[in-house]
Amino acid sequence: MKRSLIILFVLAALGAALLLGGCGEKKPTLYIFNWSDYIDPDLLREFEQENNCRIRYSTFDSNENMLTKVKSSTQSFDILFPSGDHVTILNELGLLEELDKSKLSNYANLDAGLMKMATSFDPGNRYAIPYAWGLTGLLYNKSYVPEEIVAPGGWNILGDSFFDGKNKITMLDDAREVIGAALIFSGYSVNDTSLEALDAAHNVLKVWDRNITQFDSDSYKNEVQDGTTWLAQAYNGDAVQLMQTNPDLGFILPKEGAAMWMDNMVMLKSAQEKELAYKFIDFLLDAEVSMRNSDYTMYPTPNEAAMQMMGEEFIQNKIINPDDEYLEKCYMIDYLGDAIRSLDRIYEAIKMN
Ligand code: N2P
Repeated sequence: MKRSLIILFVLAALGAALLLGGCGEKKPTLYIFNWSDYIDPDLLREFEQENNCRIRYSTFDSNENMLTKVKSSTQSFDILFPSGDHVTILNELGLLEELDKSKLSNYANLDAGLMKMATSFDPGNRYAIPYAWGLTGLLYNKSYVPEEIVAPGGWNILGDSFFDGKNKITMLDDAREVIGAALIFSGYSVNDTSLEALDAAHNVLKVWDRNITQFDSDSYKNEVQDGTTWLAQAYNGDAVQLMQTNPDLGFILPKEGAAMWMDNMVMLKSAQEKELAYKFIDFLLDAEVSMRNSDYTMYPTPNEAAMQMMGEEFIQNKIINPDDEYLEKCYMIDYLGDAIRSLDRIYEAIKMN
């Protein structure tokens, strides 16, 4: 065969492969932006296969970073996973699509009580589908932090003189969480923006800050394990994910109470693939899918049907499923409107220090 004929043959074969759905096929693509370590990756692959589509999945480590990125390019994503207060913020910016529940066959799986709670940031449950909820506490490495240091069990472990000069504590890079912890320790709600409450929190933070080396929401997951960090403000589910394989780790839900948050799925008004986005949300609302997901992320889901299927180990885990008595001491991080500025000022001042 002449060389040119061979080339022609190869090109024709390649063309046929493309037409028959090979690697060059143009599949619809769903752009998703979620917190890190917050979904079972197998579920993404299954959805892609079932729907003959692609998922472009990106992660963020704080609501603030998510918001900055979304504002800079609203075209970049179809579905986001903001916390409740940021659902309100995104909605006030006019960025959210009102959801057509008739397209969500599994909507009824959601827990009525938690849906009512969600109306505090999404009146009428019009824009957000609650995805998971959790609490923020303290993760530590038992090989470095002696039992008697954590025994008091409160937020003030962050200021313990044991850590003086050691540079071994981190807090989340999140004004609401950092100031929230100091507010709770001082006897206030995480949503109290009165001068008195914020002054008290600021003073506490000045003391804690002597021990804090960085404000970062992701790096603690490796660093508490390898000893770079000994104690970190951390999300409960992320901590349990790590504790499953590392017996050196411990986690405290501080005795004074903790900040609570509910994260949600929302669709952007500018989404390019709305029908596919509905399918994805509905897929995650499926009881079995949602159960598998919680089993991976170690966060409880507002999907009641899924929660009923969770294994005993998950249900009995007091870090992710504390008693009502403890939950009564926890505060959902609410939308603060303009009052957020006073918190941001304190947070920046602490970070600059
Ligand atoms: C998951 C982070 C939990 C989300 N890695 C905090 N809102």
